[in-house]
Amino acid sequence: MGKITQLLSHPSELRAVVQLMYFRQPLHQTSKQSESLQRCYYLLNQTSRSFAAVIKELHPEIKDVVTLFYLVLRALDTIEDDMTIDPSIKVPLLREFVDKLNEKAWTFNGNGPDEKDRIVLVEFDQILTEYHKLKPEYQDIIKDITKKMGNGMADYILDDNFNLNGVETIADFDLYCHYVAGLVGEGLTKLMVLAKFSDNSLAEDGFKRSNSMGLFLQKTNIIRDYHEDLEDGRSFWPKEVWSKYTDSLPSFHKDTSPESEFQGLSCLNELVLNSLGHVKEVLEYLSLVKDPSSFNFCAIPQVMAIATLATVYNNPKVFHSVVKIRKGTTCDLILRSRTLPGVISIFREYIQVINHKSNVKDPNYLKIGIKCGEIEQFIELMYPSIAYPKGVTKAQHPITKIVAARAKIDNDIQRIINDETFSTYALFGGILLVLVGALTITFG
Ligand code: D9A
Repeated sequence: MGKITQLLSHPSELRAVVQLMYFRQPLHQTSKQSESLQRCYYLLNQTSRSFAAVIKELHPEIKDVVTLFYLVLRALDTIEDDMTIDPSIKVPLLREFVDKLNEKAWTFNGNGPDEKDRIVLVEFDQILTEYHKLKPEYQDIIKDITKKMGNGMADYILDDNFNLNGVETIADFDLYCHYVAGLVGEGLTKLMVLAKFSDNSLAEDGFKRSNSMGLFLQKTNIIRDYHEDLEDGRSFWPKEVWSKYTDSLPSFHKDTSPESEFQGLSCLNELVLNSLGHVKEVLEYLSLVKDPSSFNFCAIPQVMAIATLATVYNNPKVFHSVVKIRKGTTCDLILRSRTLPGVISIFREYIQVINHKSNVKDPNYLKIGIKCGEIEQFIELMYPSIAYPKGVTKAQHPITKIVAARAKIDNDIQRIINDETFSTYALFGGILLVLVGALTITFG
């Protein structure tokens, strides 16, 4: 189906696209930027089209900090990712990468010509110039995470078998995801707590919930990218899981018999079940982000992830291509993720989608049903649609205080959304009027 036909057959998504494109009210204004900072924003746009838009809407206090943090991480990732760099160069480069942050004008031209984000390293001097202008406290947070991540990545490359056999155990899977994604969550939490945009308690649980924010995103990407990663000669699906269903991971792609497909789907679904284990902590985390621009920034990737997870669940297309969510769905999700109730309703919806897609023959059928039930119950506790369960009163539950504190923020945002929706409908009404007028003149 064509993009336009697809959009026309989903009217609520069409409304979302128009509202997002023409009527969204920015939360903050942009101020003057130096030449090197402009270059950094250019690099940001180059590396992440959609996510860049979300970063650029952040509160001025942390917008540049997060941009530079993102670019430093992207640079590190571009070294790790490049299979043309020999491990004897790559490993020390990853471990010593944090020291480059002390230099004034370091750049690196050693990436392969086809490495997609090589420009971030070629122009790393621009990033350094702006990095050194940040408040020292912000610089320290970025430095600490860069150091831990560079060493963690290097640990995994050191293991000779890593690129051949992929991730071995589920513990490996969690640790690898911690290094490349959980640490990002930790760093961002520290930045937001320092700026007083997030509740202190997010820094008082050993960054457990921050870690879950990263792991939920990273695991979902790893599941979705099965085919693409295998084509690039690597895989991050943990052997401890896939070895229950096959002797060789690529068989899910190569062997198209119904038996093999069933094994593949059982494996895929077990990984979805594993990812769902992070959802409760993700929702708790989001309920503790106070600043509206930071809330958007944190919520959007998470709602995309739950939508993606529901799409890949029990879906054999994963073995042959990259399964994506519709553009219109993306716009609808972005608009609904500006308030906590909006986010919760998205999660509730997709959990139900997963539950309904379950196959009774799946070996994890029961576990998946139980996990979905658990999450729905947790959501019910945060935002009860009926009365509280026996024995628990609303006032007794700790989440009640958190939710009450958010109510005012959500009310303010909801007012803005209502204005935008009104403008969008007004436009549609206008168009309809003109259309009816034209038809009346032509045929009437
Ligand atoms: C994030 Cl600073 C990421 N990663 C993402 C993007 O979201 C997280 C990389 C660098 C930064 C932030 C993110 C956003 C908000 C809060 C977070 C957080 O924690 C509290 O990180 C956990 O994916 C990469 C990692 C998962 C490895 C951390 C979202 C993003 N989306 C892509 C979408 C896509 O299709 O890849 O980058 C994009 O728009 O390009």
